[in-house]
Amino acid sequence: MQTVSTPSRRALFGTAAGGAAAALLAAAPASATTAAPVRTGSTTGIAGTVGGLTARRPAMPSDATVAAQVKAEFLHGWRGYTSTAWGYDEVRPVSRTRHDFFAPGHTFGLSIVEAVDTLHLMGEDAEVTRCCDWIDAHLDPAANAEVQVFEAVIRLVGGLLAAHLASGRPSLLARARELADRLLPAYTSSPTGIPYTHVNLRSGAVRGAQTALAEAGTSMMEFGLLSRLTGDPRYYDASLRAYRAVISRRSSLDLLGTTIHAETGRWVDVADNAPNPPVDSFYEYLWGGGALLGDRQLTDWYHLLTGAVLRRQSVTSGGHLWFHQVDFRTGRHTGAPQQSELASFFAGLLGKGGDLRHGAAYHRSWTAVLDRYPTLPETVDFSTMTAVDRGSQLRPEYANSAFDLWRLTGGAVYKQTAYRWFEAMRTRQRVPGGYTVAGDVTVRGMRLGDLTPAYWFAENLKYLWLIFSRTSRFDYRSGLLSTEGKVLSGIRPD
Ligand code: DMJ
Repeated sequence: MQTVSTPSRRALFGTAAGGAAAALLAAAPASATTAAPVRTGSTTGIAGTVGGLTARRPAMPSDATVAAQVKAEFLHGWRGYTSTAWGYDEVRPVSRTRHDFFAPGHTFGLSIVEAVDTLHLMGEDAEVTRCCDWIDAHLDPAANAEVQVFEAVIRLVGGLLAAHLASGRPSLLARARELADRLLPAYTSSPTGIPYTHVNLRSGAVRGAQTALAEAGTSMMEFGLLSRLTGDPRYYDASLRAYRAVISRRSSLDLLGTTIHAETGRWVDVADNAPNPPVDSFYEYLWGGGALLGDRQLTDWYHLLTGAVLRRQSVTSGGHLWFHQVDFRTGRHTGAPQQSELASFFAGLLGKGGDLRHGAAYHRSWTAVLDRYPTLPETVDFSTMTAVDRGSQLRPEYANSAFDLWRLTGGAVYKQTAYRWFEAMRTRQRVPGGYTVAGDVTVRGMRLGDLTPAYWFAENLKYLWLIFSRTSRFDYRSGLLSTEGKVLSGIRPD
């Protein structure tokens, strides 16, 4: 592991707390006007903690209180959507207008599909029925619309499968299958098996041969489950062929590029960006597919490729673990020392893959970012710990990793980080019409945007709810969630 030099900083809160958990539990809230640089501890290893934080946080409310708060906020956002944009993909909660996610002029009721299993977990059974009725009556898998295959798989196919498992309605499985059949040409018409990026659902016409790795790999959980539920192997086979096509083109260092050409099989670039987008869930679905389907090949690939990422890309900066972009042929650092907030999911994935030490360390790295800003910005320069993209798209990844790590360890520290993240979102991004993205989170008077992304209904508060409610509707021992937070196994009726 290499060290990235970090400019010297002025410590804000005095001396470092003891262990990592102690430091996180004692961490003080940061606001933009107090967000002077925080000393980030040793530069010699990942054992460095969220250093220098001695101020005390207020005690956490009870789990039951937090669960009630979480549900109330979910329903606040849900009312914002249903009152303004019911039947449309997404709500713009400030202007009280609507947004088509996949294709202008076409709606798939995306927020409805995204919300169903969350509503079920929260015991909102009448809303589940209303959503499923809407899907049965209106969702058209043969719309004359060109959709991005990756997004349609993780959001719509995954959402329909989770809705089927939550509600028990066979019609939703049939709808998931119809949709998957219309997405399959993106895989089956590709000479390499690496999917084209877009397909027209009605005509089957494909477009987009430059495929990023997340687009190439992120179907195994949905398609694998669909094959299992229907007995039709075509979906699983398509996903496996795509994975094999990419992984067989890895470098001698077991690293991958970022974008690959679906027709020629040639790499479009030489930069390995893992675990950042647009690579992120390529790795996630090797582990998730292996766990969901009991497929040893997928698990072995996960360990092979993730081992290489840890060996070649991990760096310490200010005592924190980060991942640097490298040339996948040589392992040499390329590009800027930047990390996307979307990569923060990787902490939980590392833990699930058996590497709790690095998983916990990487979650601490992102907690150190949360020490500096009112909420997490989209992109940080980890050598200076400054925001590069200052916006917030209401992302769920940090809460996702808190959930994964809490589930694996039972550590109170992950309840604390999850609650802190929740409070930041509730304080800063709540508007009368729901929740919204923000243009700049680095200033106290945060500039707000005007969109509740549909994934907010699938992910953000589901992770919090699962941590704090201990609902009997989820199997905490064996349940598995997709990259979009869909419960693809372990969801239970009342
Ligand atoms: C979600 O759509 C999924 O988590 C996806 O894998 C990438 N991240 C977005 C939300 O940030």
